[in-house]
Amino acid sequence: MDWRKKDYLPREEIEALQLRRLRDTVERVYHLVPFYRKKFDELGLKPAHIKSLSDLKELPFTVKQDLRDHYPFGLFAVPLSQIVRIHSSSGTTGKPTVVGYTENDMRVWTEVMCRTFKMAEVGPGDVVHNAYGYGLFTGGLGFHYGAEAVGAAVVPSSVGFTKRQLMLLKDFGATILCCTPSYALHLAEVAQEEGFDPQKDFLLRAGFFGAEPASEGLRKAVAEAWGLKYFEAYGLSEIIGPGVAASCPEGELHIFEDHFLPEIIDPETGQPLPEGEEGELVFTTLTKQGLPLIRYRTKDIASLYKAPCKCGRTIIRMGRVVGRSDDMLIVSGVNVFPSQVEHVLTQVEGLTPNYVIVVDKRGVLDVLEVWVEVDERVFTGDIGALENLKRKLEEELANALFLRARVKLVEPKTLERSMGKAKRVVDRRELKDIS
Ligand code: DLL
Repeated sequence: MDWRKKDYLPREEIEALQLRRLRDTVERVYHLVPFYRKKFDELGLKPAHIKSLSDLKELPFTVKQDLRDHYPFGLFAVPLSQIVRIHSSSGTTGKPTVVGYTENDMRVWTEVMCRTFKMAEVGPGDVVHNAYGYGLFTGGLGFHYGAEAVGAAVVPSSVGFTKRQLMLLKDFGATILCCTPSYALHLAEVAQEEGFDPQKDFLLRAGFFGAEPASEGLRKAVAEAWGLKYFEAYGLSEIIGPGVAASCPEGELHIFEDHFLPEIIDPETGQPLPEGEEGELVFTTLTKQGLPLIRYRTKDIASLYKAPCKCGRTIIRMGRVVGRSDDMLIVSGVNVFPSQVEHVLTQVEGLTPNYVIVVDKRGVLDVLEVWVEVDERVFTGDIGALENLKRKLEEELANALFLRARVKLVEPKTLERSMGKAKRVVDRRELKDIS
């Protein structure tokens, strides 16, 4: 079937296809992956028990640690001779997670990236500036092959060398920008420093931003700084890389659910949650050959909606990722997601979305600090104005978080910038526990 039609199938047709593919995947992992066979046997499950999509909940979960425990290729369902690409994502601790793709997996990946680019009607004549990292990270090559497949000219600029990136963006007349949202904002800042007007001196009309969470405020800041339409890309290497979901012109994030079957579960109990409720996003791959995964727990907190979208697409929508269950900070017993903090500070006039959350311990007490860069226009040396801004932000944060946070306003462009995923949290408490 032409991939252009796949986002618009009637729901019954999507679900029938999902069931066929789910049964096939379960059959394959049972016979080809000893890890799954053992898990199924322990539960007394046979592939034939899966008769409807609602039987999905009987299947065991897979977690990142399972991939690490079988490092590097232990969960692959095909011999290495059928693998044509290997990526890996670095973890903060322990071994990286390794993922492998067969030729067919590469076709699927390219297809979902085509469907991603289709959201902005990217095609021949477009110049796609791809500033996601090339290498083991899936962002660079994932976007690269999709851009080529839709017939655009792709500039594989990868990350770093920001001034050179600006030169390429301008001289090659890039129309589409692909990078993390934090880097898109940094590029705009540097463009201004270099004397450019990002809206007038460049031809960017749209961008695909992802790989990290971005609040409404950060998205707006990126769109306004460049004068482009903001599209979101969501994905994770274990499932395929970018191309798991993408936002449409209406701003709704659609999951390519004919390949990746989503569920939302309660992260504490593991029980499936009804449509619309927030919980942990779980995916079962439906067409992957190299590394099929059953009920993979992403740790991303989101929600799902089945009603058709205004854009006409019938595939399921997910709410924005509000945070990761393992990103969640517990400060004096209160749950805090970095995205909540970002939301507050993008609502307050005079601040930029460049910030760091620092959690520390004073004696036995947790202390939460938010360091945020102020806007150049506010940073005039008027101490009174800065004091007022600080007080206002502290008040807003206390209202939103139910917790006192100390605000430190810092000069524009003093916090460290990241080329890839931004590091927003510094938790100094663990270091202190050891010492
Ligand atoms: O970040 C794949 C990717 C590349 C997606 C480029 C989009 C664009 P990983 O390095 O395995 O893969 O990291 C996956 O990043 O579980 C989320 O926590 C986070 N993430 C990815 N996209 C988004 C998004 C790539 N749009 C992890 N919003 C995921 C929020 C995101 N978080």
